[in-house]
Amino acid sequence: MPVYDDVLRRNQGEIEFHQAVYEVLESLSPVVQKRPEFVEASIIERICEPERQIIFRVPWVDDKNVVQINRGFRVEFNSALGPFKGGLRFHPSVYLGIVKFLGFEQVFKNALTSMPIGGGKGGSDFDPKGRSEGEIMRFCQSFMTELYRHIGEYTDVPAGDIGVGGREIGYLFGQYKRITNRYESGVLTGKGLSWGGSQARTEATGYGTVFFVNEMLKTRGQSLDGKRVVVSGSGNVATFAVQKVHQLGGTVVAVSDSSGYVVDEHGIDLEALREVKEVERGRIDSYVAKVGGRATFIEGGSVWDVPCDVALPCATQNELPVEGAKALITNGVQVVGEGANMPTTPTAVAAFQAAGVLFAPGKAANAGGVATSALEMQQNASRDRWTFDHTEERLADIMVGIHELCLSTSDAYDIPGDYVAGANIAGFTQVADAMLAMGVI
Ligand code: NDP
Ligand code: 2IT
Repeated sequence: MPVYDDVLRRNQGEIEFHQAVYEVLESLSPVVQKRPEFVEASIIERICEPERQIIFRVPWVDDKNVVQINRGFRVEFNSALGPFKGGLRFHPSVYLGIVKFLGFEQVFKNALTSMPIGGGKGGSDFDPKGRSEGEIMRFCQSFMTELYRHIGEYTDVPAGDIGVGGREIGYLFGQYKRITNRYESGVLTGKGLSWGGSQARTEATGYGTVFFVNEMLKTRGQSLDGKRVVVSGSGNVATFAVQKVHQLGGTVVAVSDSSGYVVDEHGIDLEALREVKEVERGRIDSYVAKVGGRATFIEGGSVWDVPCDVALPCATQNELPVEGAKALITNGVQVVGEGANMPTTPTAVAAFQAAGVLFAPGKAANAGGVATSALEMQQNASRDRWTFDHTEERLADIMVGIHELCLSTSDAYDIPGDYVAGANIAGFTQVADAMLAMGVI
């Protein structure tokens, strides 16, 4: 693929970005055959090149009075459908290749929601682990002191991702408001409920993933009721995936973090999990004592060794390798839904598809988070507040809509049931049509 060769040449060493691009381009040959105008207008070449990439220094002073320097990023990938939209990730592994892969995925994900949002992503190699409240606040303030000049409710609207939750969005919004002297609610999403946030945004990604998986099960005349589920991660997405699985009658028997995983055959106790991860900001092994010793902690192991009907990778990219896929397949997994972004490696995806396992890519299955961010923007623009039930209903409808769109697209292209190709083609077509209409920009 000449376009892909060009991407490799111009983005050297950015392996996660290469992986994300390859996985989308692989699906597009039937589209370009049907729509030669996309080729004439070099839409694919243009879609692989971010509109703007910003890299900046983030200096701050830690509790010991030592000056720390981190690197900040914002990649404004594509604004054909609306202002750039996508989260900020604070994790030591963050570099341009990670931000670009996430921004690229975001473009198609946001298109699939059918909401008016373009795609972008940002973050920093800052490691929040072990940092005090004061250090987190000063870091966020310094980060926003540069970022503020690039964002705005009609320009670019960041939100959370790994390492960025309600606490960080609060500090970021406070600094933006102070610098600009504007109460511009729509500049960030994931805000607190009393200052412009939306009901159900915190829950939305995990809930949305589970709604999507339930739709997948329905295509086989089944539901989550009675299913055994394994969730990786124990952060925002994982927590609310656990909650929704339990509400729909399934049982989550394992969750994890980067130190290992816990198995709890009684079903993960959500209160205990949230106490460990959200209140204490501790490690997952503390869960065992919280539930009176009924669970087991396995240090460093693979959570995919735990037998289940449904697997939900909700931690990070490439966390589900082909060995994990083989273990899951041997143990009879029926459905895999990506709550995280690109958690399944390409060979693992191929293994699931070859084994007839229903597989949903993150850009479809985890789109509920950003879709609810768009609902937050809608409430901010109309100075309104919706109820939890109304917002959750909108989210559920959006996830059913994305599921239908993936399936109808895969049918139209004669690859029925291929959610990967369906999501890529449907997302791409919407962005490409808009880009075509707007000319060479
Ligand atoms: P959180 O920071 O709340 O939680 C991240 C979880 O993943 C933690 O349990 C963390 O473990 C684990 N994790 C992170 N990095 C690694 C790693 N390198 N190796 C092993 N485990 C790791 O983040 P979120 O729940 O918000 O995000 C999880 C995933 O979902 C990400 O892929 C994100 O891009 C995606 N996503 C998030 C959305 C959102 O609205 N928040 C929306 C759509 C997708 P530990 O604490 O040990 O690091
Ligand atoms: O990956 C994602 O979709 C997110 N982290 C959420 C982005 C958003 O703008 O809500």
